[in-house]
Amino acid sequence: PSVVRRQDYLPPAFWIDTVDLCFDLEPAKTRVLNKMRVRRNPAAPEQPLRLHGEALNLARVLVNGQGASFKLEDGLLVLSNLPDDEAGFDLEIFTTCQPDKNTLLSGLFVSQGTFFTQCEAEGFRRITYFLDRPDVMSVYTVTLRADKAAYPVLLSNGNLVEQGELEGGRHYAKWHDPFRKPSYLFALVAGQLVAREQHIKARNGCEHLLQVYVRPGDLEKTEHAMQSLIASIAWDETRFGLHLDLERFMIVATSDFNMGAMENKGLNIFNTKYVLANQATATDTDFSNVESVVGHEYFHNWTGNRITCRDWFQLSLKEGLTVFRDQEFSMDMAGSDSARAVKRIEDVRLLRTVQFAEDAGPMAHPVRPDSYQEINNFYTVTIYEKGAEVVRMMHTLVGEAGFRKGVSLYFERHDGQAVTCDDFAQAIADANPESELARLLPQFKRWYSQAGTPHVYAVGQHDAAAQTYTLTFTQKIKPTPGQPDKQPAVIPLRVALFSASGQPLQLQLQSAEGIEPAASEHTLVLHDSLQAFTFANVPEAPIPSILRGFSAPVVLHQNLGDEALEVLLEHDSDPFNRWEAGQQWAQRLLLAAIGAGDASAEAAPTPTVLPERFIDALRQVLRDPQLDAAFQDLMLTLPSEAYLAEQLDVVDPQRIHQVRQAAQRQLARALAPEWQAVWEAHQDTGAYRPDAQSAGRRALAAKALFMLCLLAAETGDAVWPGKAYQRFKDAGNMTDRLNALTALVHAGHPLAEPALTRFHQLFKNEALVLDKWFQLQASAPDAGGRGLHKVQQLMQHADFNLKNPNRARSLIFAFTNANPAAFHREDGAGYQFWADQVIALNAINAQVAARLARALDAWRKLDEPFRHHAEAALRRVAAQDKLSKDVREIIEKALV
Ligand code: B3K
Ligand code: ZN
Repeated sequence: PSVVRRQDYLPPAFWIDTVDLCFDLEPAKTRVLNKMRVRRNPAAPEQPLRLHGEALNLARVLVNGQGASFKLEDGLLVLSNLPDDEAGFDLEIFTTCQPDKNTLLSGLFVSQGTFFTQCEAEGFRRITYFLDRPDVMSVYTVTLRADKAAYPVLLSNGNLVEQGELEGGRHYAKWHDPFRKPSYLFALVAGQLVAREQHIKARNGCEHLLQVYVRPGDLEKTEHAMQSLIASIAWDETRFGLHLDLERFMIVATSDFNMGAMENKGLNIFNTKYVLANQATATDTDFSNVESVVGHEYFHNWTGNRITCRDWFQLSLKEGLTVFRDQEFSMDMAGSDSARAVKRIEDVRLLRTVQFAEDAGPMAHPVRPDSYQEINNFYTVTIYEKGAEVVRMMHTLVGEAGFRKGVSLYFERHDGQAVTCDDFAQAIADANPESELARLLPQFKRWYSQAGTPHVYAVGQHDAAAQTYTLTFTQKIKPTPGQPDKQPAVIPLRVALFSASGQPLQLQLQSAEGIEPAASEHTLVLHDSLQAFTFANVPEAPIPSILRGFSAPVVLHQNLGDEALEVLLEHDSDPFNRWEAGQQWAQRLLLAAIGAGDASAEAAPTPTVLPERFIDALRQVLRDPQLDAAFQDLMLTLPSEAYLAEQLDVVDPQRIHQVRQAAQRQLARALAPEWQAVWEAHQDTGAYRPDAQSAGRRALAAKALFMLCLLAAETGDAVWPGKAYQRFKDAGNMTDRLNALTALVHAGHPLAEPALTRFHQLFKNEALVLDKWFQLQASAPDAGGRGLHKVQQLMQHADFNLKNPNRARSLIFAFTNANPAAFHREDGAGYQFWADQVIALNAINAQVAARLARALDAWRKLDEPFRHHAEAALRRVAAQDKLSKDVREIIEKALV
């Protein structure tokens, strides 16, 4: 396989200053005339011009208007003997492509009769020959020509400068983007669309036109996206002093899209899933996802577009930073401290279940990778979420104001450039010369170069005679593929201490200079493999609260007894660690039960995985009127099966499922009176609002209903399933409706079937709701081992379509990635199904196929008989001769 290496980076041999593109859009054959002004890079003499191209038909190449000699060599158009004029030369290339055959959805494609593009990372080369790399930045002028009736709306980046009629019922529009940009930010859209529009005046007095384009029937689902865009613009002005730099900012939705959305300059293209939302069709989660993805793409306008990546190894430069920004935006929008903490917990949960697993598996790679075969495989949770944690640690080390200064310096230095992760870290450090970040910068940057999650071991020791308390930390990172030896990381640990009764203690840290002023919290900065910190004037052995707010992406090991965890669960003033104490405790109990190996205990009618004391603690949480519902809901959620698997060296997914289910049933039974009270107390009758507070109340009520239906499945009680069915029928919003349906389906109640049928009937014309219908069934409990069969049946459903990524994800991925007990079968049939689908998708859409391929990343940790079945399925995929390089890279790495 051909491997691209970071150390081989060379600046481009040529620059392309301007690009003038003219498209004659037709689905079966689109003509593209590309006129470029090209100039040799004086720093790279003598080399020929090698332009990238893929799936193109080349008709003509002219240099300064004359026919030129060229060669086509493995996808490259090679031009030598070019004019040696310092002012450069004109290069004109005429090609055609076939958008309606483009099932890969990269480059120019057709979705429901509308043209869209997706160019990141390397899709522009499927539109025309080009230096398709992010460090080549050009000014684009784009003319679109198409049939007026079929394609009334013609959009591209920047400003509309001209439009008019052409012969034969055709028309044209000419767009000019004043900002230099890399080719991956190019976009065009042409089709029958309508727009919600809003004129706004920014703080600096500039006027802007905002537009959200959708298919005609969807206009009433665009209000929330528009509001989210307006909020994003205001937030970036306030928090970072960054203004919208365009007269017009457009969002366009398509239902065929490989990912969530794309930040093309001034013309963001979105998956409908992250634009369309109204209360009848979208859940609270959908509403909050729309807000955060609209924010994310908007924030890229500065962090990604104004300053872009020098090469794709620097991807986290824009993605990690922009995720950090969208996380902060969502937290600021959520409002209260408690709502902020809920968002933080959700983000950390994703990081720990998915990213930590990636960092411990065959695809482990640094936040700034050293090599790749297919760059699309590196749009990962490591680049995005761990990258965001690295930015967050910088933020912690320099403080809020210092971070803002650092970002300003970054723009002062690099606006308009294509730069590296080093440039970003340097700017933040240089703006804060007295900070720990500046002092430890070379070590800190190991976060960019080393893969793997650091494990931190904390031991506390109280010296009664000296009245001191010493925390000793060691840290260790396990080897990852290609990186056997690891260096210590810089780890900011926010720490507080509590008395045995849960009173916060004042911290007096002893340092070489003496005792530091008392504070309720300290940020200790680890940078060595072994370090100790001593606090003075601590009369009795305290309970430490370490890694508050999850101040670093590490695994913390500390031997806190159940009593200490209980104290933190009840009293920690940091809501994250309060939640974490409950999770640690639950995890300990569940892992002990999994290890005990006696399945009969959990199969018994009254399972006892959880001791009374733990249940009591959760009961207090449910009864506490001071707590926000969303926080209570998170406290009452046991660690997921995936997260538990992550803690084990040998994984028996069936055993994990049994034990967690048993614990869940126990919570349902033991807390039944509380669940009922919670349900009664959270019946909002007012108008639907998707804000964090109301969403939290619905989430907690849903958990109560879920638990009560689970319990009813054991007792045979008909009341709660009846209430669930009623709620399902009468709900005034999709959140309540889907939650009620989920409760019935997961309880395996006979009413689930008629409810599912009715749901389909009601929403058969709503693609995003049908996705939910498929997804719910694919992730439903595997009653009697029939889960796989159900999924296979649904594959035959008239509404299933493997070519639509959202639909494929909602059925296939929901089964392989979110239903471990149904997927991991003793007969290996789940893995065979997975292999079949990877192979089928590989022929349609390699990027989606490669995502699915990753479902077996952790196969080596599986217990027998799962493991050998998984290996057989992987080997069957590997043996395919027409495997895309996307899928091949994933499968080969898994089998190493
Ligand atoms: N930058 C795009 C992702 C492109 C993925 C290409 N395979 C969306 C985002 O991160 O905002
Ligand atoms: Zn992004």
